[in-house]
This record gives sequence, structure tokens and C-alpha cells, in this order.
Amino acid sequence: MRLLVTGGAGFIGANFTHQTVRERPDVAVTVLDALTYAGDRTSLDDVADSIRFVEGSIDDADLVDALVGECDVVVHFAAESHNDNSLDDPSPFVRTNLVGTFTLLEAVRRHRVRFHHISTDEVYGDLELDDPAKFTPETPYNPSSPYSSTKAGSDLLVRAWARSFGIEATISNCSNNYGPYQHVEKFIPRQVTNLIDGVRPRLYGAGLNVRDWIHVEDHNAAVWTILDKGRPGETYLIGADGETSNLDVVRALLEIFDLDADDFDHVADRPGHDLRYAIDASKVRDELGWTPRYTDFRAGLEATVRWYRDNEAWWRPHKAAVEARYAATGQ
Ligand code: NAD
Ligand code: TDX
Repeated sequence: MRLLVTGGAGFIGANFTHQTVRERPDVAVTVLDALTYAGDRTSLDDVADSIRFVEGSIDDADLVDALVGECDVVVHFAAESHNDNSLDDPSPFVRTNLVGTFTLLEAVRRHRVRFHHISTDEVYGDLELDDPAKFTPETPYNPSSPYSSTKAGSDLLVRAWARSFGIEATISNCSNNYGPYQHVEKFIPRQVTNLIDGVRPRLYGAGLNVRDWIHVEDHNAAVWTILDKGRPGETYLIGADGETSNLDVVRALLEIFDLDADDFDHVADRPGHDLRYAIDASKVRDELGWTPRYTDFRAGLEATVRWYRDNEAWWRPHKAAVEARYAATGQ
């Protein structure tokens, strides 16, 4: 199989590329990545000899047409992915998440290759803390931020291209990922690297917001399950029953660092901050037989802390710029 992975120098895409090289020796991987501030070529150092890397943007129609024409399957991770950045400047989100996805879909339509679109649970908006409900594939779309609205728009483009043009596409909407190679702008790596630097963790608002954490290896294993067994035209929700409040995540990290449970600061809340996400993953579990392996969140956090301790050379170059951006919003 010739596989085109967009966004393979980012967090989830790099882990997906590692997993694919490790477990699927029959797959020839080409990574297309624009190496934005969030992309890091060194995340692929360990597999550099086993893949082809192309630096370029998914909204470059000629480049995308040529690369899609040479592959059998596209897995589309590339996106602007950070909510806080989307509140500061939505324009790259529209360009990459909407126009970039459109550009890929047009190439897929011309070349009739299989397409898997990576999306997020944030397209469904948020849930109340005490609501027993979880997101299902039938939950109406109700995105809150420029990020999640552009992801929602990209999902709708994929659905329309599948229905109107008959492209062979699947979509997965996953909950919050954690693990190695996650950019230090994101919640868990930001607090871990702050703690390594002796800086107190920063909680937006009261910290009661709930995220449904899944290890990135489990997300990517589910993506492979969908590539192997998923039905064209279908949407699959991926999650591992990992609902945890931000406050509890910070308290767990403080314990791992042997610090007092109150050694953190409350900072300005995110405007429009989604309260709670929760995924009902029964379709991918029951119909396709996927099960998560990293179900001990505390053990996963400890392993992630070890990874950031052991890989300071990877994250250190990004840390100061990220903190300068947060300082500007009092966060
Ligand atoms: P990331 O920001 O770490 O990586 C994004 C990658 O895309 C980077 O390598 C970047 O250089 C690349 N990129 C950005 N614009 C591009 C463009 N125009 N052309 C080519 N490459 C471009 O993001 P991530 O956390 O790895 O997320 C990957 C995908 O998974 C996204 O589609 C995101 O919406 C989705 N997702 C993420 C999570 C999560 O918790 N991180 C959860 C569910 C879904
Ligand atoms: O310093 C912080 N303090 C804090 O309390 C940061 C950076 C975040 N937070 C909060 C905001 C959220 O409630 O932590 C939670 C997680 O924040 P992010 O890591 O920014 O993730 P989130 O906004 O939930 O979105 C993530 O999951 C869904 C990814 O970034 C998206 O790409 C994915 O679609």
C-alpha cells in the first residue's frame, strides 16, 4: 500500500508514522507537511530512512494533485490544531482546515483514492458536567471556536464529497490525545515542561472543565482499524472513557513531581471555553473490534512525564515562544 500522511511532522501524525513503520512493513509512507510552528522534522528522525518526506502545504493544488496521484490511501492529519491560537488569528485555520481539506478532496476525487479524515470531538460542542450523555455519531454539530468550526466544516466537506462524488471516505472524531511529541502549547505538555522548569502549572478558570483523555497510540491504532475494516461513508468516534477534569490532571502531575496538591495558579479563562467532552466509542469497538490498550491514565501520564524529561532537546526550542504568547493574554 502507498500511503500519503498529511501533517506527519505534528503530534498525532508523527506517532502514526512511527506506528506504521513499526507495525506495517508493507506500507510505503510519504509524509506531506508544511512544517508550520507546530511541525517538527526531528519528530520523524527515528524513521527518516523508512519514509519519504515532502515539505509543502495541503492547499498547494499542484503538489497535492501529484502526491495524491502517486498513492492508494490518504490519511489526513494536517491542521491548525490549537484553540487558543484560533482565538488570536483564525485565518490560518480557514486556509488549512477548510481550503486545505477541499484541495485534498478535489485531488482524491480526480484520482479515486481512499481518504481517511482525522477530526475531533469538538465539532459537537460541549456537554454539561452532570449530563449522563456522551457524543455519538448522531449528535448534532455545534462547534464553539474558530478551530472547531473549521474542523466541523472540513468534516461536512468530506461527507458531501462522499455523497455527491462517491469518493471512498471515512471520518474519525477523537477526544483529547496525550503522549510523546505533543507541542508544548497544549495543556499536558505545557504543565509538564513548566514543572520541569520549576514553574507552577496554570489552570484556566476554575479548572472544572472535563476532557476525555486517550493515549495517542490508542487513537492511531483505531485509525488503522478503520483503514482495515471501516465502511466507506461512515463516521467513527474514538475515545477511551478517560473523562478527567483539568484540576485532577494538574493534581496528578503535582503528585508525580512530588509537589503539594495546591502548587498551581488559576489564570484567565479561555473565551467560549467548552465545559466537557465525552465520547461514546461503541461503534468502533463493537462493529470494528477496536479496544484501547492504555487505559491506566495515571501510568500513561507518568510515561509521558518521563518522555518530556528524556527529550528536552526536542521541546526546549519551542518553549520560550509559547510562553511569550500566553503571557500576552495573561495565561
Ligand atoms: P499538531 O498541531 O501537533 O500538528 C499539525 C501538523 O500539521 C504539523 O506538523 C503542521 O506542520 C502540519 N500542517 C499545518 N498546516 C499545514 C498545511 N497547510 N499543510 C501541510 N501541513 C500542515 O496537531 P495534532 O494535535 O497532531 O492534530 C492532528 C490532527 O488530529 C488534526 O486534524 C486535529 O484536528 C486532530 N485531532 C487532534 C486531537 C488532539 O488532542 N491533539 C484530538 C482529536 C483530533
Ligand atoms: O495552560 C493551559 N491551562 C488550561 O487549563 C492550557 C494550554 C489549557 N488549559 C485547559 C483548556 C482545556 O480545557 O486544558 C484543557 C485542554 O486544553 P488544550 O490542550 O488546549 O486542548 P483542547 O482545547 O481541549 O483541544 C484539544 O483536544 C481536541 C486539541 O488541542 C485539539 O486539537 C483537539 O481537537
